[in-house]
Amino acid sequence: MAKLKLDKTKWGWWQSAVFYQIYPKSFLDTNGDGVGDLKGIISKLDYLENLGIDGIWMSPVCASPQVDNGYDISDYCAIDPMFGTLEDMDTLIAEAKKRGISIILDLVLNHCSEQHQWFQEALKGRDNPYHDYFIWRDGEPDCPPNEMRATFGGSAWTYVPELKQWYFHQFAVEQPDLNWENPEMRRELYQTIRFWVDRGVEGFRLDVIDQIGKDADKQITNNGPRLHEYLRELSAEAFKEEGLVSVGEAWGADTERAKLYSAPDASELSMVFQFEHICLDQEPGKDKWDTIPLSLPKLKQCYDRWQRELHGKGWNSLFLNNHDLPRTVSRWGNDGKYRVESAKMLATMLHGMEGTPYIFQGEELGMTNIRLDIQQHVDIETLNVYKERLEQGYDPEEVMASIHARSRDNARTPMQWTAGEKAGFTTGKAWMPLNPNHTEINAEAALADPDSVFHYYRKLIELRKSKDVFRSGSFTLLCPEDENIFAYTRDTEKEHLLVVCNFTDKTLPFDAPENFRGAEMILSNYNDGCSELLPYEAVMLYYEDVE
Ligand code: TEU
Ligand code: CA
Repeated sequence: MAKLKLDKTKWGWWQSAVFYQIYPKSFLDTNGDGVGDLKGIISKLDYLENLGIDGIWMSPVCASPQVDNGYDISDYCAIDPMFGTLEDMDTLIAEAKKRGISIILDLVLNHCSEQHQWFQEALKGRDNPYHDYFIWRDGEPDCPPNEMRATFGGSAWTYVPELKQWYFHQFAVEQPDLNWENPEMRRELYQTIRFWVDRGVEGFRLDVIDQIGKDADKQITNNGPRLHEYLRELSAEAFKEEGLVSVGEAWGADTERAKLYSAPDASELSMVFQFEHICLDQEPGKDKWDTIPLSLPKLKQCYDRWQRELHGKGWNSLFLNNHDLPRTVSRWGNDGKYRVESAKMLATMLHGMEGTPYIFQGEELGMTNIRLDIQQHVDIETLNVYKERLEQGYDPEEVMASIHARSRDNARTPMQWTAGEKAGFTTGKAWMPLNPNHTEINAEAALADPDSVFHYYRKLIELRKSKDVFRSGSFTLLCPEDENIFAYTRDTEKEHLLVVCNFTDKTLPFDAPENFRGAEMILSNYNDGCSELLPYEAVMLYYEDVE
């Protein structure tokens, strides 16, 4: 079936699109240094076109000392040499466009690298014009302005003796927060966005954008008082073209705020990544390292609220994986006996809903988590929590169990292209350990197997574009209290879709609603009827009202 042509000059094209996230360091290395690069992405555009995706969100490739794998940017308008050159980026943009694929860059506007020229200037003195691009407070060396903690451990304040001042950083010491109260700083950021728009970039993912309105004195980080004022200005100044897609990372978003972020009047962004469904298996009041079993009814009620409340008033992103999260097939699926069935089931559950789906590299292969020794870990967040929790007296085994379940490194192992010695990722020494299961989980095998997760995703993407009910049908949750089955319907005037997913390794009875008796089975991960649901079985039934 020919790929649906989207008019990307028009607002809203992303509502019929499916996006793919690439973590460039781990995608494909073409010069043998063990690190993925832009030429690697260019060489896999046919693979991505075959999958059927419409846009690529790339984690940062701008100049960076790599303290936080590129989320510490030292030059917003330069490509880091380890990924390639500006010409490589121009080639990637052009070659992707030829295949109907938009490039969506990851912009980190909440903070930059301490190596950025702005911060280097700011360190020169209080009267330096760049000093106020950051958040400084006078003080004494042993008394930070307040008790705020940084996400990656330690205080959110670091002292600079020469200035007798503290500066604020929500993440690493090497990632000073930018001061959005400074209009000059904001204007310079907007200029960097226009630099990339002029080069043909068609969208942006905005890192922790809900934190740009912070008030460090009041210890407010996300959802600050001027947040939506800044977003409206950002949209007006930088996202002038109605076809530019923007997705904001907003850990603190609720449905009310999401309606502001993704208002159909294009006053702010196209959509947000909210994380309510991601945090459901987190112990309440604790952080991500303390998990509780996932409650399917809670997950269903969360999705039900987001689907119903944004229908016609905003726009959902749909994701279960990204570079910060453990692989979902290991977290909520079954990465053992039912890896393939559960990977397909989770995709069905997600892609049947209203919103723009995001596929994280390797998700289309059913790639899994990896168990590493602490010495093999690379992620700053993981290494800090190991150190902090051991200092706090935690049992090392317990800490490693949390890390195996939650570390961001789970998502950052090299993409598995072949069963070969280095998974076809590099000819050198990969910067991150390869998952040993690449011998059976790899793109080459998946492309050759018509029943692979890859081909299931390809059919699912094609299906979503062939029927309007996926884009605009209303959402109705069925059997909300059922602990094992996630079932819902989508309805338009004349189209009706039923999505049924068995989240367990048990065979379960399921009675489809009366109006779906005799409906066409348009997708299944078992290719059988659905009188009963086999382990991790997922089914889509569909019918149109006859005139
Ligand atoms: O992540 C925001 C963020 O808070 C996450 O790091 C989160 O705290 C944690 O990782 C949940 O698992 C964004 C980027 O996606 C992340 O990669 C960066 O490290 C972070 O911002 C700082 O730029
Ligand atoms: Ca390389």
